[in-house]
Amino acid sequence: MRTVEGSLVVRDERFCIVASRFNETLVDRLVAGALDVLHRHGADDSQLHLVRVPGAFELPLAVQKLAATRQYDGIIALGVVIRGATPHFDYVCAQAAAGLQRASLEAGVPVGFGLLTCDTIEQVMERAGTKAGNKGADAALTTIEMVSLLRQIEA
Ligand code: INI
Repeated sequence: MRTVEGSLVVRDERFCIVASRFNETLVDRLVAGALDVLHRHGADDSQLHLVRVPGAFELPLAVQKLAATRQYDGIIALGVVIRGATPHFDYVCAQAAAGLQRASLEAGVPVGFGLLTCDTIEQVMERAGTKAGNKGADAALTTIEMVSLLRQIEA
């Protein structure tokens, strides 16, 4: 049986990180985690772009437009949404998640989902470089693997 799976080695592929400015100090921890993984797996800065959007709700449109340029093999979407006193959180999270999935499927470009949707800042901190790892790093690693997998499927 032949197994096809992505590798975790970056060669000449180009990646774009799209990060929201809302909760910026927390999002920057995810950006740092994603960059660390991309560098450790072989990317240099000439293969990487960083695009900033205002909030998580704006991530899908930016990702859709960036994917349509065909400049990037993979896109990593990063953001932090923290629940407040109103249902706003639910709308932002649901639309951001659905929009990112749609943008990825429409363009056929892997989009790493590094959007934290948490009830508290403590939950975010745990997932942004402390005891529960770094979800920005996880999203970057998944994107590297999916880019490699698509290359093999399309070859
Ligand atoms: N955007 C976030 O990225 N995180 C949040 O926690 C958040 N909260 O809580 O409101 C948030 N809201 C802004 C939203 O993403 C849009 O930028 C805004 O509604 C304008 O379209």
